[in-house]
Amino acid sequence: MPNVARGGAGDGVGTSAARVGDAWAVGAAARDGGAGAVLLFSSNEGELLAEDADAVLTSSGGYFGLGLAALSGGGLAVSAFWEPTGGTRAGRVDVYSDALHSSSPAASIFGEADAQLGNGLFVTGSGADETVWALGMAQDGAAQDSGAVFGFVVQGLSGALDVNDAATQLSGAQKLGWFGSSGAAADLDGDGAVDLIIGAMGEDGEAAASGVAYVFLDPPKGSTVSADADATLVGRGANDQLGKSMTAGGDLDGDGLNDWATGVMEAEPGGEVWLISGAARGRLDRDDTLAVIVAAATGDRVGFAVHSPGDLDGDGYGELWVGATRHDGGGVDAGAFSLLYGPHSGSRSFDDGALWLGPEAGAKAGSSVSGDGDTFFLGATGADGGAGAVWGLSL
Ligand SMILES: [Ca+2]
Ligand SMILES: [Ca+2]
Ligand SMILES: [Ca+2]
Repeated sequence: MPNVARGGAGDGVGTSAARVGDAWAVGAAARDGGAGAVLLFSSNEGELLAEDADAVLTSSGGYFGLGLAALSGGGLAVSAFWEPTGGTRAGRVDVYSDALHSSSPAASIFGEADAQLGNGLFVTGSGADETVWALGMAQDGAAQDSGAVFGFVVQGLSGALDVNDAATQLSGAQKLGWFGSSGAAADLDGDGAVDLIIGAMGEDGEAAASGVAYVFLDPPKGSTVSADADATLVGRGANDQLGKSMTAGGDLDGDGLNDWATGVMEAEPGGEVWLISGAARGRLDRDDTLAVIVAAATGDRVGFAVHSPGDLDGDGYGELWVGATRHDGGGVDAGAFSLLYGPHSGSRSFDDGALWLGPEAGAKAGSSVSGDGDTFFLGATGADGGAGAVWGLSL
């Protein structure tokens, strides 16, 4: 029997999943009309049903469980991007120090009104350097919804916090630019310090709202603005939304340094993923990519999710997972995942990778992908009529 975690009716499982110790943590962000929950399964064998979860984390609301990231020592960061405490759709990120054994977060980071803090999150470092990064793409700053990303050092976090308590803040500059629509981290220049790549899918690149992504090498603590980025990748077509999804790490071109990739979900005809050398600097565009993953059919939404798993077959070139939530190979909008093996060059069709198709029409497989070779978590928010599911795949 395949390893799969299935949501209950209306749970919307499939936006996020993470391994916590030996357990699975699975977000159920749509549960109870969008209050949300996180399901914790201590077993990851066979079919895991929502009602059989060993523990359930709940919250006051706001699509809790939309984002998840594992912390060291059994900890877990969970986002709820529509949390209303700080004002309408203010958002929140909770930090649990031992998610399997304590249902109360050690710290809660509250967003400001309309900031949607926690539209995504990721974690970098370990020990005293472990940092949780909260994306707030609707944060007002230089302009309305110019967006920002906030880094909090995990060690010692406790109680109720807000974005002014962040150790590091990166900010966008354009009205409705949504800096922070995505984010990822890896050491791109090989100096041992983590570098950040932040997407701004509403910003103007070569065309209006084509999207922009920014590389920040070893960003210092304190405030940094997008104009200080070491590399800037600009989208090509109007409303292409480059920067909807982001991944970093793994050496895609075999030069010994980590690279990155971003989803350009609305690029014609069915979405794209652009692969970028970590060594690239300055202003970059589609002609500067290592390779572009393209859709085989119109409207597939290639690039809804991306994940860099590293080099799985040991040939020196990193592989790349790509999700396409409206791929029709398994039925209309069944969705699909493609695992594209390196080396990567030129234009590569999504359908030329190792395909994993959604199991039924409307399953929307491709909504999220995370994990490593022990278990990749493949999300399908529309599976089972909206209950959603996360498959665990070992390669
Ligand atoms: Ca670095
Ligand atoms: Ca490389
Ligand atoms: Ca490889």
